[in-house]
Amino acid sequence: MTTSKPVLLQLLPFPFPESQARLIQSFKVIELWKEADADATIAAHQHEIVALITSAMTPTRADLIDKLPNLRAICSNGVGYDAIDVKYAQEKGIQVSNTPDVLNDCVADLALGLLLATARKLALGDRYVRANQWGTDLKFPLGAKVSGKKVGIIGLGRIGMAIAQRVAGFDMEIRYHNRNARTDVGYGYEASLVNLAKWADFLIVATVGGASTRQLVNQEVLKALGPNGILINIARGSVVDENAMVNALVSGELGGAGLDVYESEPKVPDALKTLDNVVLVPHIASATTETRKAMADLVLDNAEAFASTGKIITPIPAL
Ligand code: 8YV
Repeated sequence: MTTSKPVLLQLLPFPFPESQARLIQSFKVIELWKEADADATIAAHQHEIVALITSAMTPTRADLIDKLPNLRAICSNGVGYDAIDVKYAQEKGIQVSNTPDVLNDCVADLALGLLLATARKLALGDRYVRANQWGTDLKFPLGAKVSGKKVGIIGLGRIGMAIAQRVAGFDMEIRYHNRNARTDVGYGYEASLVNLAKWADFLIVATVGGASTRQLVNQEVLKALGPNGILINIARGSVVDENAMVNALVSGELGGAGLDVYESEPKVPDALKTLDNVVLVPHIASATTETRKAMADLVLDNAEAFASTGKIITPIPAL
C-alpha cells in the first residue's frame, strides 16, 4: 500500500541541492518562490498543507497562518523568530521550530570580526589600498585598540555567551544587560542599559528581536556610549533606533558601528554608506557553508520528525 506524502509549503529554497533532495523524500513540496502567483498557489493547496518551512527573511504572520487551516508545523531556518507570529501559531496548536545553537559560533565570530573591522578600520584600509592611496599624502587614520577594553553585551543568551568567550581571549572586561541577572555566570550585570553603555568602550547587541526589545538602544544609550564608543549589532535592526544611530554617527556623538542587521532589510540608510567609521555587511552572521548546512539539517530533522512522529524536535517554548 502506498500512502501519499504530506504536503509542505516551502517559502524559500535551501542553499544546498542535497537538502532540497532530502526534503522531497518525506514531503510533497510546494516551492513557493518558483510560483508566478504565490497567492493563487496557496489558495489552490490551502487545505492540503500541513507543514511550512520559513526563515527570518520570509515573514510568517497570522494572515498566512489563517490561510492554512490544516497547518500543524512551522519549521524555521534560523534561530530568531520575530518574523513569525509564534504565539498565534501555538494558540492554534501549530508547533514551531527554530535552529538554536548550531549557529552560535559563526554569529559570535562575526560579532568579533565586525568589532575588529570597525575599531581597526579594516574596510577603510581595504578601500585605501585598492584606491592606490597608500604612499600618497593622504595618511591612513589611527584606529582604536581592541585588546584590554571594556565590552558590554546586550543579551547574554547562547550567542551572547559565545561572544563573551571570544572577547575574553582579547583580555577584555565583560559586563552585560539582560532583563534579569544570570546566576550562573561571573560577568558583571547592569540593570540599566544606559549605565552599561556609559561604562563600555564597545557595546554588542546580541538580544532577541521583536516587540520586547524594540529600539532598546535609543538616543540616550548611544549618547552614553559616546564619541569613542563602538556599537556592534548582529541581532536585529529593530533593537536599535536606526535614525538616532545614523544621527549620532554623522554628528560624531557615537564613535563607530559595525552592522550585520538593519531596520528594513535589505534597505540600508544611504547616510551610513558615506561614513568611514561604519562597517556594513548584509546579514551574513550565520552565512558560512558549515553553519548554513547545519541549520538546513536541523530544519530537515524537525520536518522529518513531524512527518514520522507528529512532533518536531527543537520547538520554540510556548510564548
Ligand atoms: C539568517 C538569522 O539570516 O538565525 C537567524 O535568526 O537571522 C540568520 O541566521 C536567516 O534566518 C537565514 O535564513
